[in-house]
This record gives sequence, structure tokens and C-alpha cells, in this order.
Amino acid sequence: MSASSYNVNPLAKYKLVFLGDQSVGKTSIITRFMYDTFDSTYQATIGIDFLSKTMYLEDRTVRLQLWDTAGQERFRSLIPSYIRDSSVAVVVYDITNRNSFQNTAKWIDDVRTERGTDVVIMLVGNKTDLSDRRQVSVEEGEGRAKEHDIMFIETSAKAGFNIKALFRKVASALPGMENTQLVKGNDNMVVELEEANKPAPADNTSTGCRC
Ligand SMILES: Nc1nc2c(ncn2[C@@H]2O[C@H](COP(=O)(O)OP(=O)(O)O)[C@@H](O)[C@H]2O)c(=O)[nH]1
Ligand SMILES: [Mg+2]
Repeated sequence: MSASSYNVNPLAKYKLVFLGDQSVGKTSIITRFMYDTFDSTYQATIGIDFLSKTMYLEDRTVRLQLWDTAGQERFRSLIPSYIRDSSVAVVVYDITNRNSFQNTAKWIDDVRTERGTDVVIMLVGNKTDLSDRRQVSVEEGEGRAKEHDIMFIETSAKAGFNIKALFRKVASALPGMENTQLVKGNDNMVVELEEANKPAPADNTSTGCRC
């Protein structure tokens, strides 16, 4: 298909919500994907941020809206409404932190409660660069994914390992994407940077998540 055909169909938009315990690397994965950078100093995500990025596929373009959630207790009550709105949930744990892996069961349950089976769930074991501190094996990650019938990948936001693969896998599983092949080659995949650090919608600001 020619590039001009991108404009024929309305741009399909998909919301992805990132879930998982604090410090597992949700913000770092998004930052690596968006800007191809990594920051080793920890900055807690305040409330909920979203960024969006356009992916050019072989026969169409999709807009991914990435919702980054924060682990602080006072924001927890907001998360279900973001899950409800999302067609994809990316559930992240830290392979050096068994507790964060155990808690993925709860995050997956939360997604099922809100969305049933009408959702793509990707389980992500992050921080593979810290292999000497690994507490959760690849097999355990795969096992949990199988048990819940969801997708699985290990990543390192620090090393940039499997970050593009994660988003490619998610994009190819999006509803309505069955017959769509992604453009081959890492460098072609993501071309356009859309928006950064947009404020959350007005109906969420009243709950204080932008403080
Ligand atoms: N070694 C290593 N550190 C990481 C990786 N991803 C994130 N971090 C670090 O882990 C800490 C928490 O990351 P962050 O993305 O803020 O986690 P979040 O709370 O889930 O958003 C930060 O100090 C990051 O630099 C990774 O792949 N490898
Ligand atoms: Mg964060």
C-alpha cells in the first residue's frame, strides 16, 4: 500500500495502561520507547501521565496512548478507571524482586475484573541487565503468563533490550490487527513523536493526581 493510503482510514487509537509495583521500571520502559533514553536516578511518577506515539504499520497507522500509573497508595483508587478505558494492559515486574512478581497476579486480576477477556495483557519482566541479582526465572514468568493466557516478554529499559519488541508484540495483538503486518526492521517502526507529558484530562485533575 502507498503511504497516501494512511490517510484514507481514520487513525485507530489504542490506550495502553502500564501497571505494576513501584520501581519495577514502568516509566523507564515508556521513556526508552519514546525517547530512547534511560535515567538511573529514580523519580517517582506523580499521579498518572500519558504520552502518545504513532506507529506506522504496513497498511495503516495506529496511535498508541500510553498511560503511566504511579504506585503511591493515594492514586490507587484512580487506576481501575484507566484500566476500564484501555484495550491493552502492560503488567510489569522487576526480575530482581520476587515480591513485584507475586503482585502481578493481583494486577492481572484487576485487569480481568474491569475488562474480562476484552483486553490484551502483556506481562513484562524488566531489568534483565541485573542478571546476577535475578530472583525470578524466565520459566516462572512464562509459566505465569501461560496460566493467565496472556503474553510475556523480558526487557531491560536500561540496556534497551526488547523494548521495541514489546511494543511490536502488543501492536500485533491489538483488536482488528489480525491481518496487519508490522513494517519490518526496528528503525522504521516508530517514526513520529506526538506529545509529551500532557496533563491528565480535566475530570481527573479534580481528584488531585497532578499535584
Ligand atoms: N538496572 C536497571 N534499572 C532499571 C531498569 N528499569 C528501570 N530501572 C531503574 O529502576 C528505578 C525505577 O524505575 P521507574 O521507571 O521509575 O519505575 P516505576 O516506578 O515502575 O515507574 C529507577 O532508578 C530506574 O533507573 C532496568 O531495565 N535496569
Ligand atoms: Mg513511574
